[in-house]
Amino acid sequence: MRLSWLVITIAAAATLVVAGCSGSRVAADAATQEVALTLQTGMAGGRMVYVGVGGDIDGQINPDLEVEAGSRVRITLINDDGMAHDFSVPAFGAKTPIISAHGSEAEVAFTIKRGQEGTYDYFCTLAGHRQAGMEGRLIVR
Ligand SMILES: [Cu+2]
Repeated sequence: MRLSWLVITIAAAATLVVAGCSGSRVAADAATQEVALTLQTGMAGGRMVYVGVGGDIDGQINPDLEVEAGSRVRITLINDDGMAHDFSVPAFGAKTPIISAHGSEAEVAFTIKRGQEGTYDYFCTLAGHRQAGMEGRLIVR
């Protein structure tokens, strides 16, 4: 009995913290467009890859991530193979934490300024993974 009340109390507190954070984030991003993209890790044709989840990139292998300059980009990485991975775009200093548990998620957000139009590489920084297939392009228009 006592334990379940404790759990409920912690859950309620966590909800308040999350609500508080997202509220301030919405305010901070009001001036820029926010783009949320989700990728999951997996295998395709014997190679390690990222697979797009949802939206225009759904099901695509190592999809081109197309965003507009002046956007705040938020990438969610889902681990779908139980191996250690991350997601990085070095040109923007963006890198998720490494996640290895099947079903775990990590996130990274970064801002692309106007004038930074171009094509940039994204890839997994774990040794050998980029060479094994975990790479793609971030295209800023
Ligand atoms: Cu990897």
